[in-house]
Amino acid sequence: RNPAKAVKDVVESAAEKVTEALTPQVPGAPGSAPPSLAEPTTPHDPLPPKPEQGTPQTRTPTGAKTGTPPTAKGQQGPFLTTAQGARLRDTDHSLKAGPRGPVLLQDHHLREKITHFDHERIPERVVHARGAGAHGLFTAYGTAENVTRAGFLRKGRETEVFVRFSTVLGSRGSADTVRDTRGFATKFYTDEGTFDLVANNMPVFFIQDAIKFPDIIHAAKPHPDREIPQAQSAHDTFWDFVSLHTEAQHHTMWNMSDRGIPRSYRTMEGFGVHTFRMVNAAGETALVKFHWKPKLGVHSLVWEEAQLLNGIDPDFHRRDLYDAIEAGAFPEWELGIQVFPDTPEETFAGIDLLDPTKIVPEELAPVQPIGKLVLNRTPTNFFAETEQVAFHVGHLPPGIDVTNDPLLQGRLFSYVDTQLTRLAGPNFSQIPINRPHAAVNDMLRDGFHQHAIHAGVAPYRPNSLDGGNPFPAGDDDHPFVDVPVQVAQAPKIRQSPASFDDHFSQARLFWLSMSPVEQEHIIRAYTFELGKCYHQAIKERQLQCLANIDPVLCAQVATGLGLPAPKPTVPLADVEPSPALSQVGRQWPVDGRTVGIVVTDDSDLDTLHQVRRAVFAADMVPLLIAGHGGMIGDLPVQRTFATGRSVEFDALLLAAAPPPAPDALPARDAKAGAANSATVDPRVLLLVEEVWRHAKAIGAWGAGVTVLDQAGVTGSPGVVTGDSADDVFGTVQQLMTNHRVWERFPASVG
Ligand code: HDD
Repeated sequence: RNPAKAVKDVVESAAEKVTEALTPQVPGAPGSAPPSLAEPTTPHDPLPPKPEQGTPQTRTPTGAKTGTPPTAKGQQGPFLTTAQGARLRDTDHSLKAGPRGPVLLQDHHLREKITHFDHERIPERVVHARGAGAHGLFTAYGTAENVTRAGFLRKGRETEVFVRFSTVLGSRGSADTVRDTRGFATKFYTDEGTFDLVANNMPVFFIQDAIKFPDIIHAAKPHPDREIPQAQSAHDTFWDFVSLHTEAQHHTMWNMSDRGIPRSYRTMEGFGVHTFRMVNAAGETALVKFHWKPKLGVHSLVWEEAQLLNGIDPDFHRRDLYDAIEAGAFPEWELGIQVFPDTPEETFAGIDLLDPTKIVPEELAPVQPIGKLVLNRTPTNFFAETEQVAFHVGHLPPGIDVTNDPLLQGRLFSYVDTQLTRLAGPNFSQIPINRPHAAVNDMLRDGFHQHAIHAGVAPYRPNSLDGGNPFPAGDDDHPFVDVPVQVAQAPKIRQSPASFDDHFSQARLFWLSMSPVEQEHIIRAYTFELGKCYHQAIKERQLQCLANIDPVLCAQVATGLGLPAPKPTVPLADVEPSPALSQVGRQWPVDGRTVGIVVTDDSDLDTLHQVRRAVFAADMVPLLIAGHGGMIGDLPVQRTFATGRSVEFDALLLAAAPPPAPDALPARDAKAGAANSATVDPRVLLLVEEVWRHAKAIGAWGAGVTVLDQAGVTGSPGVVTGDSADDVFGTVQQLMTNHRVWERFPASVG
């Protein structure tokens, strides 16, 4: 009997079973049932490899959509091999001079294995290092056909995309829910060449000229001496920069608002920031700004939730994106454009369209929907896809061109340049995730990591040796259009236009557009961040900026800092608020949100089944929380009082009043030495207190109602009780469409 063969047989038969068992469950796998909303967070043993890991998807020049078979596979065949394909008998023991002897230099397998491992890491992105990605599909409505000749925007066209969301400041391993701008970069694999829309979740940027980008990033990244703080703007160098370069004040206001702490990547807007130029089939041009509008509405965390999550689940946004897609709650956005006439002044309603610190309020130029994005597939391999994807604002299809925005102009240089270091050479477009789906026939040759074996001898034009190939595209062959914009006769000069000097009016516009609750959050954010600074002069300088934006804002932050509020040094701008900027006061679908349900072994199982069904039917995910793991009747427990924390749930239902357990935290009055009068587990009380404080809906029936009494929240807004669990959940569901129970926050900031 050959033991090696016996082991191989066992392993192969197990692998077959796993593949068989898994195949129908993979969303989007050929022949599988359409994905349905399942429980993404059900505890389970680590999953075996997904079936598709056998053949990592590889982009081919002609595109995966055409069904062209992959040209390369990550793993081929069942046997362990060296990188050269020689089969190996043993990878667990070095080659030694006897069992107790020294390791031999000739062990080429040992050296290959360790050398490769030693070089597994590549430099993280200099900004936006922390990210999460997903595949999806973009479908055009055709509404942009009159302004652009871009083929992928023709009615009904479907284009595969890859999206990478990110924070800006933190390192690769930093937490997701820090206060920061978020990246929202989309790669459209169009059949006329790749289009990268390298956007953020805020419509303005810190600086007006790319030459300052290294400076703002140096100021915002951790201090160079101790390398702290990580992924934070709450430190001296950041506030030093933004108070000295006052053009940053508008973007900083967005950062201090709830937009700086999104609830989920799925609930973020996205903005191309710059004005782009579109050109249609007739050669007519228009200026446009790109907007992504999330189907679920804009929704943010509250600051305490964000802080707790940094410890409890630093991967909160990454997990949320992955879980939602795996559960079939595919995130959706509409792409829209604001369209402006392409006039020589490049302004609209007096707003300079080349100034990336300015928005054009939607009330002045509506966002017109031009297509829909659905993210429906998670990456197979984080490194290969999310880490190696390389975006570039210069990846443009015919019909979309750049403008002279000086920030955009600098970006046109930076993105390719940075990949040369990060992805080690000029051939990063050949990495599978970066390969265009349009046919490529360039004259770029050689370089590190060249994957193509180019045939022919004449990579130059014109030539007489390769039959003249490649040929220039004619007007009818969908060539890229460099719009022949007139360049002004002007002296060569290091200077911005005078219109770029207005640094406060739009920060004021944003502030005045916020609801009282949102203003309150902004005040607290400034107070927190400036309170973390050590230098008095920096706090005072930033207060001066706030005085120039709004006296109420300035006075409130000054009070929090214990400093006098300065008087404005510029006249306060007379601006019209833009209600579209506020997140409050609208209703949104609740798809993919999580509802925690507190249960005990005594809970009525029929009612639990009924509530779970109702939650699923509302396209949400119910998570049972109990004092122990395992099962309650025939239902799985997904969180225990030890593993669950309020910040994971968007709403809480109480079906029971769990008594204190031996492993519970000490209750408050027990700490003081008094007898513990609480009859409910203090961890459940904490759950309720936090969910209440974070303004989330709470529902209770039966014994659950007594928990509300002990937590002291009975009768407050958004706390629902009743005899019928169905009715209670119905009201909770309704409350969730507002995202939060806003009434629980203080009513005004006066
Ligand atoms: Fe940038 C990455 C968005 C200004 C230089 N940027 C990067 C990413 C996003 C943005 C979403 C992450 C892409 C990914 O997921 O791989 N950046 C913006 C926006 C800006 C902006 C919306 C202003 C409107 N960026 C900007 C300037 C410069 C850069 C002015 C340089 C002059 N950005 C970079 C970079 C990065 C980058 C260094 C780092 C990693 C990468 O490009 O691939 O080139």
